Amino acid sequence: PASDDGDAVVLERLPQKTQPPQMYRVVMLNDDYTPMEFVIVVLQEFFGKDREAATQIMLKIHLDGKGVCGVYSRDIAATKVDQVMEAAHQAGHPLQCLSEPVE
Ligand code: TYC
Repeated sequence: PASDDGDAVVLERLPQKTQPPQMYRVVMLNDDYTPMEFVIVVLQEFFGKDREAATQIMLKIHLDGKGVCGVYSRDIAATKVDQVMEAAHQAGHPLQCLSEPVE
């Protein structure tokens, strides 16, 4: 009689090798010239904030010198920085934005 266990498959949990992607904070810097309203609109347009949250982040930046707009994977963070810098340049404002790795 044929034995049944000849093709038994053992599923073994291998050590997890892939790491979650490095995340990046998008940080906006305060300056003396960019209008508060412009910063609020940028935070709504490019970072998906409602007007309330955008206003709070803008005021935090205004008071502390800088603030976090959001945390994203590397490519998305770089795109956000480009979008903010382009919009600020187009509008003639000196607003600065950068991304930095989390941790
Ligand atoms: N400090 C600016 C003003 O008083 C407002 C401002 C806020 C500018 C945040 C830049 O990232 C910024 N008009």
